[in-house]
Amino acid sequence: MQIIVVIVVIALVLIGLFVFKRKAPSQLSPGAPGSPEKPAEDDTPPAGDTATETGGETEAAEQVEATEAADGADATDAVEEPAPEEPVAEGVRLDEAAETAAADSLREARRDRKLQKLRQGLAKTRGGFIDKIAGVFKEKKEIDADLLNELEEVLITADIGAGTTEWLISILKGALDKDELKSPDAVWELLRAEIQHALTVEAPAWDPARKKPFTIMVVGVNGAGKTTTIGKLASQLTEQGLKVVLAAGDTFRAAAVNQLEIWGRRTGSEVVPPQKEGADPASVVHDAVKRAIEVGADVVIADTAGRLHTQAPLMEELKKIHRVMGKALEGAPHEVLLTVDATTGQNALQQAREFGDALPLTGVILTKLDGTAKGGVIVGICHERKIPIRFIGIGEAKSDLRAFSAADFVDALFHRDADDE
Ligand SMILES: Nc1nc2c(ncn2[C@@H]2O[C@H](COP(=O)(O)OP(=O)(O)OP(=O)(O)O)[C@@H](O)[C@H]2O)c(=O)[nH]1
Ligand SMILES: [Mg+2]
Repeated sequence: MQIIVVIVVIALVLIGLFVFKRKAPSQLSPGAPGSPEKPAEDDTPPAGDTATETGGETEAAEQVEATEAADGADATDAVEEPAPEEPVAEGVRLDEAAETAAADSLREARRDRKLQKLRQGLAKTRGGFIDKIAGVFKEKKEIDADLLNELEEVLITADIGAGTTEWLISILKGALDKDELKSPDAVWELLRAEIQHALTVEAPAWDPARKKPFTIMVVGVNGAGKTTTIGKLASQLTEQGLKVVLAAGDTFRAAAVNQLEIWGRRTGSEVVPPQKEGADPASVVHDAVKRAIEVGADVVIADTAGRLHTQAPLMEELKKIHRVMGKALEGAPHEVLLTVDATTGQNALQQAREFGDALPLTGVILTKLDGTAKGGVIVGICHERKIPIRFIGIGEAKSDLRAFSAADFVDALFHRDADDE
């Protein structure tokens, strides 16, 4: 009898060990084994999201995963947190001036880090644009019409567009005729100033607090980065304490709605989905604006299906969404943002033309600048279309969506030290 009891106990222990081993990996982290560890504050979708995934949900989760992985790897955010205060000895107080100086230097350090990251994000474009201009100066010392011809060739191949190149070269020629270009530095400075001037498009400041709810419509071709950018933007806005509603206006694919819903959960934003697959996107966006008014949301961001700018019926559909938003709320949408993938170079300029003819675009979001040498297209878009760049994407992490500053951009683009490469 005792032997039987001992055998039963051993068997139970062995079964227990086996069950524990099977469970252990799923308790480690929501990601697959080997996936980067996520920071504690990263609100990943609940475990149930992946457990119940269908094909579409898996695709949507993969789209969002890239950003999650980049967030985990992005040390910049962590570094940006102020260091914990050192304990101050009894009776010792920093005087006001010292406190202000410390705060200033902290701000300065953060700004330096941001510029450094921007320089890294623009490294490829700098290689395909600015470094080539520098190459022309290395070979030719004299500033003459020949040198300007060579510069023209470089600018043409830098994706800034024929019209913008012609404009820049005519400015240089004018300065040369007036004998104002005596050194390579003078040419360099004039180019830099004119490019910054072209990138500084007169427009109302980006200010989501100027209307409630502030309504944003996001458009662009397939895969430009619309949904990801909406997710990053929602994340930044909710971190600022704003209440955001997302409209799943891409009703063609279930995966598109799922992708937005995952972002909704990550950012704590309500998502208004279509009633059924293939539902009229305009009615979804209308419902979302009404819902935002009802719940007192601060911002509504409407996602739309990607489309080629050459697909006339789909462009008509965008116009309808635009009209219907205006019916749901007078003055809406307050921003119509064209998302453009910088890696498409010259084609981006064409997209800006076609979408700009169909809709009253208020701004451009240029994504994937980190992965291309074709970022010079940004100059062409601003100069030719006079549309402000609102945001640029220089990586997959949330913080890699940056509010655009022409001065910082030109600084980073024309930066010629090798220390950050
Ligand atoms: N490197 C990099 N990748 C980006 C950036 N923005 C978006 N992406 C990636 O681009 C891919 C497509 O992004 P989506 O947001 O799904 O594009 P979309 O425009 O919504 O696509 P459709 O809905 O199919 O029209 C994803 O893998 C994103 O992670 C960026 O600034 N840099
Ligand atoms: Mg999308």
